[in-house]
Amino acid sequence: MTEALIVIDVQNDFCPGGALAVAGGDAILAEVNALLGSFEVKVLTQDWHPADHASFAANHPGAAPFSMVEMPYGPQVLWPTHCVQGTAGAAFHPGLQVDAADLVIRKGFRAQIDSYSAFFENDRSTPTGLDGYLRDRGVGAVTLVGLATDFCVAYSALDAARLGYAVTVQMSACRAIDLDGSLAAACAQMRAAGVVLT
Ligand code: VGL
Ligand code: ZN
Repeated sequence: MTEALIVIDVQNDFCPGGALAVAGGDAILAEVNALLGSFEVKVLTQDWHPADHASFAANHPGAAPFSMVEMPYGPQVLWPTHCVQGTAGAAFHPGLQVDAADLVIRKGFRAQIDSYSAFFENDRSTPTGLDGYLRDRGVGAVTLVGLATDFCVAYSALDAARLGYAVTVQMSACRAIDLDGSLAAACAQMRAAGVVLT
């Protein structure tokens, strides 16, 4: 069975010094680069928002970053402005071996809907196209690494499991935001869905 590595959002804004920095986000680079050399199919995702994106607290007058709002598709965390299309913050970390990737998939480019998962936007139904790509390449198993464990990695893992892939999350090559217990909740949800956490 063909196995794919999916590297989630290893971008400057999620690394120390970035707009939505994940603690130790850059500490995973050596392991991620090594993994890129050992899978047949290698995909990178890139969070890629327009400046007027609805997930930014700055676009909700009076709302604080990390507060919650209700969107037509459900509850949504309001984030600091991050990964704006074409900015340095949206670029991949300079230490990531981007040239090793077969495919870069951008997500979150529609202003009115966020997209944590590499497979579906946050309505859990609008596809990114990644499922079709992986199926066309005969992929049956995926390993996920990257940022952040409890948001984009977890949402991607849960969707991959729902789509029928065998899913592994290599925790040593992930780092979390951990907002109000979100890491423990995400791990429990992933385990319950049959995702292997290593
Ligand atoms: C992410 C929050 C907002 C992530 C992306 O990559 O986990 N988190 N956008
Ligand atoms: Zn984002």
